[in-house]
Amino acid sequence: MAPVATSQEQYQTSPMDVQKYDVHEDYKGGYRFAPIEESQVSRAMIKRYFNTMYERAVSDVVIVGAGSAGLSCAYTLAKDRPDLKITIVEANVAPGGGAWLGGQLMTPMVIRKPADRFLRELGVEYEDEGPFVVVKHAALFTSTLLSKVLAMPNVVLMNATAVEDLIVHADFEGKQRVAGVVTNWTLVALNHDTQSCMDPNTITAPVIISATGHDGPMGAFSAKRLVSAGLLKELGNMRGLDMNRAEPAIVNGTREVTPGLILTGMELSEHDGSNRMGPTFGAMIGSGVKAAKEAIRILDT
Ligand code: 48N
Repeated sequence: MAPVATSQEQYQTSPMDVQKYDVHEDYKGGYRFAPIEESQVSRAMIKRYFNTMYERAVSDVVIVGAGSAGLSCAYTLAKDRPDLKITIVEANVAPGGGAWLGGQLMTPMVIRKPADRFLRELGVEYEDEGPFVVVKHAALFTSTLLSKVLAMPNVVLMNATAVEDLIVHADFEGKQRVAGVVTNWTLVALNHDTQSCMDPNTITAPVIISATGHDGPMGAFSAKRLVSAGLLKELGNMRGLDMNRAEPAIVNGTREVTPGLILTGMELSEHDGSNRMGPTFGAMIGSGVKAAKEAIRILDT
Protein backbone atom coordinates (compact mmCIF):
# COMPACT_ATOMS: atom_id res chain seq x y z
CA MET A 1 0.00 0.00 0.00
CA ALA A 2 1.47 3.40 -0.99
CA PRO A 3 2.72 5.34 2.08
CA VAL A 4 0.12 7.82 3.38
CA ALA A 5 1.27 11.25 2.27
CA THR A 6 2.24 13.19 5.38
CA SER A 7 4.15 16.16 3.99
CA GLN A 8 2.51 19.23 2.52
CA GLU A 9 4.84 19.03 -0.49
CA GLN A 10 3.13 15.96 -1.90
CA TYR A 11 -0.07 18.04 -2.24
CA GLN A 12 1.48 21.14 -3.71
CA THR A 13 -0.39 21.70 -6.94
CA SER A 14 1.26 23.91 -9.52
CA PRO A 15 -0.95 26.23 -11.59
CA MET A 16 -0.42 23.77 -14.45
CA ASP A 17 -1.71 20.91 -12.25
CA VAL A 18 -4.79 22.92 -11.28
CA GLN A 19 -5.28 23.77 -14.95
CA LYS A 20 -5.44 20.02 -15.50
CA TYR A 21 -8.60 19.98 -13.38
CA ASP A 22 -10.64 22.21 -15.67
CA VAL A 23 -13.97 20.45 -16.17
CA HIS A 24 -14.57 19.41 -19.76
CA GLU A 25 -18.03 20.25 -21.17
CA ASP A 26 -18.79 16.58 -21.56
CA TYR A 27 -17.22 15.68 -18.15
CA LYS A 28 -15.04 13.20 -20.01
CA GLY A 29 -13.01 11.26 -17.43
CA GLY A 30 -15.25 12.45 -14.61
CA TYR A 31 -15.29 15.65 -12.51
CA ARG A 32 -11.96 15.87 -10.66
CA PHE A 33 -10.93 18.39 -7.94
CA ALA A 34 -7.41 19.69 -7.46
CA PRO A 35 -5.88 17.63 -4.63
CA ILE A 36 -5.86 19.07 -1.09
CA GLU A 37 -4.71 18.15 2.38
CA GLU A 38 -7.22 18.52 5.27
CA SER A 39 -4.78 20.71 7.16
CA GLN A 40 -4.80 23.21 4.28
CA VAL A 41 -8.54 23.76 4.79
CA SER A 42 -8.25 24.11 8.57
CA ARG A 43 -5.28 26.45 8.32
CA ALA A 44 -7.04 28.59 5.69
CA MET A 45 -9.91 29.16 8.14
CA ILE A 46 -7.88 29.39 11.37
CA LYS A 47 -5.42 31.91 9.90
CA ARG A 48 -8.19 34.23 8.78
CA TYR A 49 -10.61 33.88 11.73
CA PHE A 50 -8.02 34.34 14.44
CA ASN A 51 -6.25 37.09 12.53
CA THR A 52 -9.62 38.88 12.47
CA MET A 53 -10.09 38.37 16.22
CA TYR A 54 -6.57 39.68 16.85
CA GLU A 55 -6.92 42.67 14.54
CA ARG A 56 -10.47 43.62 15.74
CA ALA A 57 -9.62 43.37 19.46
CA VAL A 58 -9.45 47.15 19.03
CA SER A 59 -12.22 48.45 16.73
CA ASP A 60 -13.55 51.92 15.98
CA VAL A 61 -17.21 50.93 16.28
CA VAL A 62 -18.82 47.74 17.55
CA ILE A 63 -22.41 47.05 16.46
CA VAL A 64 -24.15 44.51 18.69
CA GLY A 65 -26.86 42.65 16.77
CA ALA A 66 -27.20 42.11 13.02
CA GLY A 67 -30.95 42.58 12.68
CA SER A 68 -32.53 45.17 10.37
CA ALA A 69 -31.48 48.10 12.57
CA GLY A 70 -27.93 46.83 13.14
CA LEU A 71 -27.38 46.02 9.46
CA SER A 72 -28.89 49.33 8.25
CA CYS A 73 -26.53 51.07 10.67
CA ALA A 74 -23.51 49.04 9.51
CA TYR A 75 -24.28 49.73 5.83
CA THR A 76 -24.63 53.49 6.39
CA LEU A 77 -21.59 53.76 8.66
CA ALA A 78 -19.31 51.71 6.40
CA LYS A 79 -20.44 53.62 3.31
CA ASP A 80 -20.04 57.08 4.90
CA ARG A 81 -16.81 56.24 6.74
CA PRO A 82 -14.74 53.60 4.92
CA ASP A 83 -11.84 54.53 7.23
CA LEU A 84 -13.58 53.08 10.31
CA LYS A 85 -12.96 49.52 11.57
CA ILE A 86 -16.56 48.34 12.10
CA THR A 87 -17.10 45.04 13.93
CA ILE A 88 -20.57 43.48 14.09
CA VAL A 89 -21.17 40.92 16.86
CA GLU A 90 -24.21 38.70 16.27
CA ALA A 91 -25.32 36.03 18.76
CA ASN A 92 -27.17 33.84 16.26
CA VAL A 93 -25.44 31.65 13.75
CA ALA A 94 -27.65 33.37 11.14
CA PRO A 95 -27.58 37.19 11.09
CA GLY A 96 -30.78 39.07 10.15
CA GLY A 97 -32.70 38.95 13.44
CA GLY A 98 -36.45 39.34 12.95
CA ALA A 99 -36.13 40.54 9.35
CA TRP A 100 -36.28 37.16 7.60
CA LEU A 101 -40.08 37.27 7.89
CA GLY A 102 -42.58 40.13 7.57
CA GLY A 103 -44.92 39.27 10.42
CA GLN A 104 -46.69 36.27 11.98
CA LEU A 105 -44.44 34.02 9.87
CA MET A 106 -45.79 35.67 6.70
CA THR A 107 -43.02 36.56 4.26
CA PRO A 108 -43.90 39.92 2.57
CA MET A 109 -42.22 42.90 4.27
CA VAL A 110 -44.04 46.22 4.78
CA ILE A 111 -41.98 49.41 4.88
CA ARG A 112 -43.68 52.76 5.38
CA LYS A 113 -42.59 55.79 3.39
CA PRO A 114 -40.17 57.60 3.46
CA ALA A 115 -38.04 54.58 4.45
CA ASP A 116 -38.56 53.21 0.91
CA ARG A 117 -35.71 55.55 -0.09
CA PHE A 118 -33.29 53.02 1.48
CA LEU A 119 -34.71 50.22 -0.69
CA ARG A 120 -33.98 52.23 -3.83
CA GLU A 121 -30.43 52.80 -2.62
CA LEU A 122 -29.99 49.04 -2.10
CA GLY A 123 -31.72 48.22 -5.38
CA VAL A 124 -34.44 46.13 -3.68
CA GLU A 125 -37.65 46.00 -5.74
CA TYR A 126 -41.02 46.59 -4.11
CA GLU A 127 -44.69 47.19 -4.84
CA ASP A 128 -45.92 50.71 -4.11
CA GLU A 129 -49.10 50.77 -2.05
CA GLY A 130 -49.27 54.55 -1.51
CA PRO A 131 -48.27 55.31 2.12
CA PHE A 132 -46.15 52.18 2.23
CA VAL A 133 -44.34 49.71 0.00
CA VAL A 134 -44.16 45.90 0.11
CA VAL A 135 -41.04 43.85 -0.59
CA LYS A 136 -42.18 40.48 -1.92
CA HIS A 137 -40.09 38.54 0.65
CA ALA A 138 -38.41 39.93 3.77
CA ALA A 139 -35.39 37.74 2.99
CA LEU A 140 -34.92 39.68 -0.27
CA PHE A 141 -34.38 42.86 1.78
CA THR A 142 -32.25 41.18 4.46
CA SER A 143 -30.06 39.13 2.13
CA THR A 144 -29.44 42.13 -0.16
CA LEU A 145 -28.53 44.38 2.79
CA LEU A 146 -26.39 41.63 4.37
CA SER A 147 -24.50 40.97 1.14
CA LYS A 148 -23.68 44.66 0.71
CA VAL A 149 -22.56 45.01 4.34
CA LEU A 150 -20.33 41.92 4.14
CA ALA A 151 -18.80 43.12 0.86
CA MET A 152 -17.55 46.30 2.53
CA PRO A 153 -13.80 45.94 3.28
CA ASN A 154 -13.97 47.73 6.66
CA VAL A 155 -16.78 45.56 8.08
CA VAL A 156 -16.26 42.30 9.99
CA LEU A 157 -19.17 40.11 11.14
CA MET A 158 -18.57 37.80 14.10
CA ASN A 159 -21.74 35.68 14.21
CA ALA A 160 -22.52 32.87 16.67
CA THR A 161 -20.78 35.26 19.09
CA ALA A 162 -22.64 36.91 21.97
CA VAL A 163 -21.95 40.14 23.79
CA GLU A 164 -22.25 38.98 27.39
CA ASP A 165 -21.16 42.16 29.10
CA LEU A 166 -20.11 45.75 28.49
CA ILE A 167 -16.65 47.19 29.16
CA VAL A 168 -17.17 50.30 31.33
CA HIS A 169 -14.28 52.65 32.14
CA ALA A 170 -14.37 55.55 34.63
CA ASP A 171 -12.47 58.75 33.82
CA PHE A 172 -10.46 60.62 36.45
CA GLU A 173 -13.66 62.38 37.59
CA GLY A 174 -15.31 58.99 38.02
CA LYS A 175 -17.63 59.58 35.01
CA GLN A 176 -18.37 56.19 33.50
CA ARG A 177 -18.18 55.49 29.79
CA VAL A 178 -18.95 52.34 27.81
CA ALA A 179 -15.64 51.48 26.14
CA GLY A 180 -16.19 48.09 24.54
CA VAL A 181 -17.90 44.73 24.75
CA VAL A 182 -17.23 41.39 26.40
CA THR A 183 -17.85 38.46 24.05
CA ASN A 184 -18.01 34.72 24.05
CA TRP A 185 -19.18 32.12 21.57
CA THR A 186 -22.97 32.11 22.07
CA LEU A 187 -23.04 28.42 23.00
CA VAL A 188 -20.66 29.29 25.82
CA ALA A 189 -22.51 32.47 26.82
CA LEU A 190 -25.75 30.47 27.16
CA ASN A 191 -24.08 27.80 29.31
CA HIS A 192 -22.53 29.71 32.19
CA ASP A 193 -25.06 27.95 34.45
CA THR A 194 -23.70 24.55 33.49
CA GLN A 195 -19.94 25.24 33.52
CA SER A 196 -17.87 27.71 35.49
CA CYS A 197 -14.85 29.81 34.52
CA MET A 198 -15.60 30.04 30.80
CA ASP A 199 -13.84 33.38 30.56
CA PRO A 200 -14.76 35.74 27.75
CA ASN A 201 -12.95 37.79 25.13
CA THR A 202 -12.99 41.60 24.82
CA ILE A 203 -13.32 44.11 22.00
CA THR A 204 -12.64 47.73 22.87
CA ALA A 205 -14.01 50.66 20.85
CA PRO A 206 -14.84 54.33 21.51
CA VAL A 207 -18.44 53.81 20.31
CA ILE A 208 -20.74 50.84 20.84
CA ILE A 209 -24.06 50.68 18.96
CA SER A 210 -26.48 48.19 20.52
CA ALA A 211 -29.22 46.82 18.26
CA THR A 212 -30.21 43.69 20.16
CA GLY A 213 -33.97 44.02 19.59
CA HIS A 214 -36.70 43.30 22.13
CA ASP A 215 -37.17 39.62 21.48
CA GLY A 216 -35.27 36.38 21.75
CA PRO A 217 -33.05 34.93 24.49
CA MET A 218 -30.81 38.02 24.67
CA GLY A 219 -33.13 40.80 23.52
CA ALA A 220 -32.50 44.33 24.84
CA PHE A 221 -29.22 43.03 26.27
CA SER A 222 -27.36 46.32 26.68
CA ALA A 223 -30.40 48.21 28.04
CA LYS A 224 -30.88 45.51 30.68
CA ARG A 225 -27.12 45.51 31.49
CA LEU A 226 -27.19 49.29 32.02
CA VAL A 227 -29.75 48.71 34.81
CA SER A 228 -27.87 45.82 36.46
CA ALA A 229 -24.58 47.73 36.16
CA GLY A 230 -26.11 50.78 37.84
CA LEU A 231 -25.86 53.02 34.75
CA LEU A 232 -29.67 53.25 34.30
CA LYS A 233 -32.22 53.40 37.12
CA GLU A 234 -34.86 51.20 35.44
CA LEU A 235 -36.13 50.06 32.05
CA GLY A 236 -38.99 51.94 30.40
CA ASN A 237 -40.45 48.61 29.16
CA MET A 238 -41.92 48.41 25.67
CA ARG A 239 -45.54 49.59 25.42
CA GLY A 240 -48.42 48.10 23.40
CA LEU A 241 -48.64 48.19 19.61
CA ASP A 242 -49.31 51.58 17.97
CA MET A 243 -47.68 51.90 14.55
CA ASN A 244 -48.20 55.63 14.18
CA ARG A 245 -46.62 56.42 17.57
CA ALA A 246 -43.98 53.68 17.62
CA GLU A 247 -42.05 54.27 14.40
CA PRO A 248 -41.27 58.01 14.76
CA ALA A 249 -40.51 57.50 18.47
CA ILE A 250 -37.85 54.87 17.68
CA VAL A 251 -36.22 56.85 14.86
CA ASN A 252 -36.29 60.21 16.66
CA GLY A 253 -35.25 58.60 19.96
CA THR A 254 -32.14 56.90 18.51
CA ARG A 255 -29.26 58.40 20.50
CA GLU A 256 -26.28 57.96 22.79
CA VAL A 257 -28.13 56.85 25.96
CA THR A 258 -24.99 56.82 28.11
CA PRO A 259 -21.49 57.99 27.15
CA GLY A 260 -20.09 55.61 24.53
CA LEU A 261 -23.34 53.64 23.97
CA ILE A 262 -25.93 54.30 21.26
CA LEU A 263 -29.19 52.31 21.25
CA THR A 264 -31.02 51.65 17.98
CA GLY A 265 -33.99 49.62 16.77
CA MET A 266 -36.39 47.82 19.05
CA GLU A 267 -33.92 47.66 21.95
CA LEU A 268 -34.69 51.35 22.36
CA SER A 269 -38.38 50.62 23.03
CA GLU A 270 -37.37 48.62 26.10
CA HIS A 271 -35.04 51.41 27.28
CA ASP A 272 -37.45 54.30 26.66
CA GLY A 273 -40.81 52.57 27.13
CA SER A 274 -41.97 53.46 23.62
CA ASN A 275 -44.66 51.54 21.77
CA ARG A 276 -44.01 48.60 19.49
CA MET A 277 -44.96 48.79 15.83
CA GLY A 278 -45.45 45.13 14.91
CA PRO A 279 -44.64 43.92 11.35
CA THR A 280 -43.49 47.17 9.72
CA PHE A 281 -39.77 47.79 9.32
CA GLY A 282 -39.29 51.41 8.22
CA ALA A 283 -38.32 52.52 11.71
CA MET A 284 -35.58 49.87 11.91
CA ILE A 285 -34.05 51.32 8.76
CA GLY A 286 -34.45 54.94 9.88
CA SER A 287 -33.12 54.21 13.35
CA GLY A 288 -30.13 52.29 12.03
CA VAL A 289 -29.24 55.12 9.65
CA LYS A 290 -29.58 57.68 12.47
CA ALA A 291 -27.40 55.56 14.78
CA ALA A 292 -24.67 55.61 12.14
CA LYS A 293 -24.85 59.43 11.92
CA GLU A 294 -24.77 59.67 15.74
CA ALA A 295 -21.68 57.44 15.89
CA ILE A 296 -19.89 59.65 13.34
CA ARG A 297 -20.86 62.76 15.33
CA ILE A 298 -19.40 61.26 18.51
CA LEU A 299 -16.20 60.05 16.83
CA ASP A 300 -15.65 63.44 15.17
CA THR A 301 -16.10 65.53 18.33
O1 48N B 1 -34.36 42.01 14.47
P1 48N B 1 -33.84 42.19 15.86
O2 48N B 1 -34.52 41.47 16.97
O3 48N B 1 -33.83 43.73 16.30
P2 48N B 1 -33.94 45.06 15.41
O4 48N B 1 -34.11 46.16 16.39
O5 48N B 1 -32.87 45.12 14.40
O6 48N B 1 -35.32 44.86 14.60
C1 48N B 1 -36.50 44.64 15.33
C2 48N B 1 -37.55 44.13 14.35
O7 48N B 1 -37.16 42.84 13.85
C3 48N B 1 -38.86 43.95 15.08
O8 48N B 1 -38.87 43.47 16.19
C4 48N B 1 -40.12 44.30 14.34
C5 48N B 1 -40.08 45.69 13.75
N1 48N B 1 -41.24 44.09 15.25
C6 48N B 1 -41.62 44.91 16.16
C7 48N B 1 -42.69 44.47 17.09
O9 48N B 1 -43.45 45.32 17.56
O10 48N B 1 -42.78 43.23 17.31
O11 48N B 1 -32.29 41.79 15.83
C8 48N B 1 -31.52 41.80 17.02
C9 48N B 1 -30.31 40.93 16.79
C10 48N B 1 -30.67 39.43 16.69
O12 48N B 1 -30.10 38.89 15.52
C11 48N B 1 -30.08 38.82 17.94
O13 48N B 1 -29.57 37.51 17.74
C12 48N B 1 -28.94 39.77 18.23
O14 48N B 1 -29.44 41.06 17.90
N2 48N B 1 -28.56 39.84 19.66
C13 48N B 1 -27.28 39.80 20.09
N3 48N B 1 -26.12 39.67 19.42
C14 48N B 1 -24.99 39.65 20.16
N4 48N B 1 -24.99 39.74 21.52
C15 48N B 1 -26.13 39.87 22.21
N5 48N B 1 -26.12 39.98 23.54
C16 48N B 1 -27.35 39.90 21.49
N6 48N B 1 -28.66 40.01 21.85
C17 48N B 1 -29.38 39.97 20.72
